[in-house]
Amino acid sequence: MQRNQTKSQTMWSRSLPGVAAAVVFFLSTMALPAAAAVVEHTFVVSQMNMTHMCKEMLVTVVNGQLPGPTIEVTEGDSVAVHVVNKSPYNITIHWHGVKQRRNCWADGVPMITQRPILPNHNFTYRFNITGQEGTLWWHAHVSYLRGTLHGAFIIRPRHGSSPYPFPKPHREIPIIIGEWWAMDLTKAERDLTYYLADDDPSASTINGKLGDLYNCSGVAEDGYVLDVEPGKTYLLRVINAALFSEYYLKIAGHKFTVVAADANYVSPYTTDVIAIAPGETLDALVVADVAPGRYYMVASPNQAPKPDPQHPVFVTRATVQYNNKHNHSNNGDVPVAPEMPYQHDTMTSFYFHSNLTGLRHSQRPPVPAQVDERLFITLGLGSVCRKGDSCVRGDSNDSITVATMNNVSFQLPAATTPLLEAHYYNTSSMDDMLQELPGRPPMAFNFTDRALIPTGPKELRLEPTSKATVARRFRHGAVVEVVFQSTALWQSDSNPMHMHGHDMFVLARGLGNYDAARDVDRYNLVDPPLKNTVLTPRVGWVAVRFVADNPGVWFVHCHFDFHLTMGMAAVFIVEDGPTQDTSLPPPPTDYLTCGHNLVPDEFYLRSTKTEVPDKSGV
Ligand SMILES: *[C@@H]1O[C@H](CO)[C@@H](O)[C@H](O)[C@H]1NC(C)=O
Ligand SMILES: *[C@@H]1O[C@H](CO)[C@@H](O)[C@H](O)[C@H]1NC(C)=O
Ligand SMILES: *[C@@H]1O[C@H](CO)[C@@H](O)[C@H](O)[C@H]1NC(C)=O
Ligand SMILES: *[C@@H]1O[C@H](CO)[C@@H](O)[C@H](O)[C@H]1NC(C)=O
Ligand SMILES: *[C@@H]1O[C@H](CO)[C@@H](O)[C@H](O)[C@H]1NC(C)=O
Ligand SMILES: *[C@@H]1O[C@H](CO)[C@@H](O)[C@H](O)[C@H]1NC(C)=O
Ligand SMILES: *[C@@H]1O[C@H](CO)[C@@H](O)[C@H](O)[C@H]1NC(C)=O
Ligand SMILES: *[C@@H]1O[C@H](CO)[C@@H](O)[C@H](O)[C@H]1NC(C)=O
Ligand SMILES: *[C@@H]1O[C@H](CO)[C@@H](O)[C@H](O)[C@H]1NC(C)=O
Ligand SMILES: *[C@@H]1O[C@H](CO)[C@@H](O)[C@H](O)[C@H]1NC(C)=O
Ligand SMILES: *[C@@H]1O[C@H](CO)[C@@H](O)[C@H](O)[C@H]1NC(C)=O
Ligand SMILES: [Cu+2]
Repeated sequence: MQRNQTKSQTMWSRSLPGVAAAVVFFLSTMALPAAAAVVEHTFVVSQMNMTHMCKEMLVTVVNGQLPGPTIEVTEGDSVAVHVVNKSPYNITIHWHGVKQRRNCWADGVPMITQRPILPNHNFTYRFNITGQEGTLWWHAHVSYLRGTLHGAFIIRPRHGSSPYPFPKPHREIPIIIGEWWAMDLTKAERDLTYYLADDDPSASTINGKLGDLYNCSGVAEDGYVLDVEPGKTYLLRVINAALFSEYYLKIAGHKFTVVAADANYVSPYTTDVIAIAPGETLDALVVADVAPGRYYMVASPNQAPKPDPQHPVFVTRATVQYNNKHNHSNNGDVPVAPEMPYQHDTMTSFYFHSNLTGLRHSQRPPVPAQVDERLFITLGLGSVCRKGDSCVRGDSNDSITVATMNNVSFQLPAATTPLLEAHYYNTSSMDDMLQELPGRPPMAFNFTDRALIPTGPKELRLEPTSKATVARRFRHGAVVEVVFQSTALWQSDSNPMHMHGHDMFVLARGLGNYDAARDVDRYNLVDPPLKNTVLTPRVGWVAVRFVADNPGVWFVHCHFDFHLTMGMAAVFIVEDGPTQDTSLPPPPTDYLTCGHNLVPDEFYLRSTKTEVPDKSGV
């Protein structure tokens, strides 16, 4: 059934007469090379007062903007971002989806790839953009603070007069879906980490604006307005920067043609609704082809139905406004509103994501046929005792709720040296810090049994778990297949799994428990989409494949911030290859050292040791 759907879907894309098929384009190497530029930005991270819904809040932002500045580059450019940290927090910035080939040093994950930038300190991120085009984004990789420290990262093609595999749009517009938190984000994070408290945002936003569903003393909040001209085509670069929710996005009366996801082209897919999980990006064309007027663009979150814990649902709306020079009579009209999917409708997301296929083009890498290593990773919740090994579990305050991959919850090592640095300098103590991420769950159970959602005997048996710095090592060039399986353990959320440094081919997805005997036949090895963030459906699974060919220490984690904060994460260590071209170069000269100004004697000393650690296992 599923297989047939995939097949017909493939044929449907192939026979689509329209946009992509007709346009010949070249991702690189053809046409005249334009000179590569160095794109330079200064990001001043500081706190600022903002007022929404009658409440003033101190928020941490870049350059006084929320969302932060957009970075626009052309493929092949070099980027230098000078971060000036005037906030009271330790900060790092992650360039979400930028592959950072042989440049893991600039990936921006605190204590994994670098020391954080301390308050009143600076750091410059330098990296090159090669072989990627489309929409990505940047965000602080400091748990909840990314809620206000984020912005769009746009990569335009380098070559050709018709650079896109679709007609050149009239305008390109970032659409950043976010959340407004009327509370201190660091407090929300502490509440989740140490207490049972589970805070919620106060509103959702489009391009930082709450829109007219929110008010202060009856006066509606500003909403984002997109002015369009009749007949013109717009490229929306949609980013979900929210901490907590997957969103549906619709524009009343209009359709989207999705042309790219996570800065990889997809076969044009026309739909009236977009589903986008935290960490995902989508490029979608919208034609202003209906009766001139005003139309709401609405973003509404979805959530698992009861017995999953329920959270308030915050909907936000912007306006698409036809700018008809000769006719202003529409401006006073009440905008037309779209009908949104129900908050508990998670199937619309399942179908949306399942319907994406990669666009075939000359520069697209083939799907590797031979698999060197297979991992099956369950995603769920568990608990650890506050003290000792035994305690009251369930909703008790004796235990702390954590999130796991194969029944281990990730914790940062206590060491003061980032893992990448320890790895690069062959620090022997690294092996003591790490525990191998199991390749399979330790125990087989009916992963998607809904009876596991409410706490009770069935759930309590599976709930105990442990914390460790889990890692998995891969030989350079290894082809790795991962099946992520969402479980119904204590909750049945979906899990947008983000991998740093690599894109993944999304071979198949399904509901229920993954069954290799049945599901391998469903793999799309022809034109699967390539993604850096793969939505594992709730009570379902997704199978991905990637080539571990980018040496370094890469964070792999759920992009729901509550899951990440609770430990749904691991690191993938990709070993150096045999040549200099396949090895990680030394850290940049201005790489942050201990205390930022001190000479890090401690690691130089260690790097001179003669003993070579066994790297075959973790
Ligand atoms: C924010 O406002 C408070 C008073 O409401 C003021 O004391 C504080 O200095 C302001 N902070 C900034 C960064 O503007
Ligand atoms: C910031 O990082 C430094 C060094 O890693 C650490 O000692 C300090 O506790 C951190 N501060 C906060 C507020 O997390
Ligand atoms: C950080 O950069 C700012 C702006 O360029 C500069 O004024 C300041 O002196 C720098 N601070 C440090 C600690 O280097
Ligand atoms: C970026 O590309 C330039 C030119 O090829 C090269 O010199 C530089 O080392 C690269 N930088 C990084 C961080 O990879
Ligand atoms: C928004 O408006 C409603 C009804 O007009 C009112 O009950 C509510 O208090 C207002 N919200 C704020 C924050 O003023
Ligand atoms: C202006 O818009 C109104 C409402 O859509 C329409 O009835 C009217 O014909 C338009 N006038 C012109 C000159 O286009
Ligand atoms: C694609 O979407 C349609 C309409 O929502 C749905 O009926 C179909 O099953 C989806 N295809 C796949 C492969 O999920
Ligand atoms: C749980 O324990 C923490 C710290 O011991 C306490 O602050 C909190 O109020 C407790 N919560 C509940 C619901 O008992
Ligand atoms: C780390 O060990 C490898 C051999 O295992 C060696 O090639 C490399 O030079 C060492 N790196 C450093 C920085 O000492
Ligand atoms: C697993 O649980 C689901 C949902 O409760 C149920 O439909 C299914 O039959 C169970 N599967 C097995 C193998 O027990
Ligand atoms: C996880 O491991 C613990 C033992 O450390 C065990 O009690 C528990 O049942 C396991 N849970 C799952 C989901 O495998
Ligand atoms: Cu998750």
